[in-house]
Amino acid sequence: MKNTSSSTILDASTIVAIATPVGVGAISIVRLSGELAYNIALKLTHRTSLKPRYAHLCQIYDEHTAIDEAIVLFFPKPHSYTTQDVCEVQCHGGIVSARSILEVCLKLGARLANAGEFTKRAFLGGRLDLAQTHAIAGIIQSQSLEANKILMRQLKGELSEFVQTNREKLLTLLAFSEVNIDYSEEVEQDYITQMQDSLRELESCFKDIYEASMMRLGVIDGYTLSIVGKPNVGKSSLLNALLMYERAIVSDVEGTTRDTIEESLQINGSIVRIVDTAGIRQSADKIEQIGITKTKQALDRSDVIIALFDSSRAFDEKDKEILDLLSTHTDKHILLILTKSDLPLVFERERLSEFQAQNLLQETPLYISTESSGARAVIEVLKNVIDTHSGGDCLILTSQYQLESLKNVLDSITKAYDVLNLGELELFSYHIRDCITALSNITHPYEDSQLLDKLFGTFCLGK
Ligand SMILES: Nc1nc2c(ncn2[C@@H]2O[C@H](COP(=O)(O)OP(=O)(O)OP(=O)(O)O)[C@@H](O)[C@H]2O)c(=O)[nH]1
Ligand SMILES: [Mg+2]
Repeated sequence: MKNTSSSTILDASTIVAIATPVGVGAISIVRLSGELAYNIALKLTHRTSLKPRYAHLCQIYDEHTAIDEAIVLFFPKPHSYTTQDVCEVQCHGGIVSARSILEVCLKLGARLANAGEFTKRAFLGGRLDLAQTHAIAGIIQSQSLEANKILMRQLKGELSEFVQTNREKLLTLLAFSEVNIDYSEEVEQDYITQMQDSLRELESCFKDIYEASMMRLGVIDGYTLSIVGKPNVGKSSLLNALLMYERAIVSDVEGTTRDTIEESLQINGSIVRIVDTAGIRQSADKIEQIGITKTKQALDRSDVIIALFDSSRAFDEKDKEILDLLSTHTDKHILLILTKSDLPLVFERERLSEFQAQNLLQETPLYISTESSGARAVIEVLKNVIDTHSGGDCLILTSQYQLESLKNVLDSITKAYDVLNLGELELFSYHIRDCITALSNITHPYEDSQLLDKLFGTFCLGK
């Protein structure tokens, strides 16, 4: 990749950071990268040379005072993480030793690295493309095995390969259009049809990946699941049963839960944030009203909604309110549950046809009791729901930035398609160029240094 802007040329200044988290641990790592890295390591260790990629057990000095004993490694350029000379000092854990070594490095001419600056250098040095740096950021923050698997595929270059292959296909279309621009009127319909077919094929491939990625966003960030229902229906009881401890207060007083309560659970290797909400009903109580507003906000940010109805009571106005609320969220996965199945059934099951009519019955409703093993049945269904969201072997995009780029690709394809139908090859080329730029942005943006600073600023120090 050519870096056109001078501010994004690989900076030779020497940066240093503590790469391990602050706290008590066996070892801490101080990392250096840049033109002085090797010299600083020699001064720290009082050695005259360090063998590349070799673990040296050394005393670490602040001038003539030994401050720690550590393993020192030297990775000469260009075969290092940043493509520059990199030295790593693996010192004793805790905060004192690493901080003292960092101070000495600063005295010897290094400067503190910004967040993500090591990875930014790896990118600018051509060692990683942008998709791979996103994968690294994701792996550091990921909270589930499933997320790790997806990100590792990106790190190995699968997304980069996808971009490269489809970029080639778009370039072929562009080349054909460019050659024929001057003879637009004479281009045979057969060729136009071929181009339309190729474009449609590309569009469907991008669309599949976009939709699969949107559906599986939760694999990386975790899923949010809200439990809603009228007061007293058993929401908090279900939360407690899912968590297997008494997290929320349960009582037969309506309006017991007034604020949302959030807890996390691992289901099928994914993090699921469960939100128990305040029961929805008309209330003059100011605090209860705030709670109900928070319930509605929780629904907005949920991937899955568990809607509870009391099987031991008749369907009433309060249930109707829940039904109306659900009908504004049909884009989410809604799981209907009839609670208190240990009590005699009063809820009119024929009411369910009303749910069906509003497209709210995505699967057969569960009929459970939290007094017995109801939570287990809910977990089983949730496993399936999560499987459909996270399963599948297709490539997926994991960051908002990648998704926005792919959305721009799709927008440009639609525009290109429209003008191709009119035989406007000049405009077609223009939109295909936009499309290629948007696609390339996923791996090799024609940056904007500010964009890069923004992207790498989300990393941790020392990475
Ligand atoms: N018999 C029976 N009672 C249940 C069951 N689940 C909950 N209850 C009872 O129903 C009452 C209300 O339960 P909660 O879990 O507090 O209900 P909630 O929906 O959180 O209520 P609010 O917080 O007021 O909105 C309590 O007395 C529970 O013991 C069940 O499966 N069977
Ligand atoms: Mg409650």
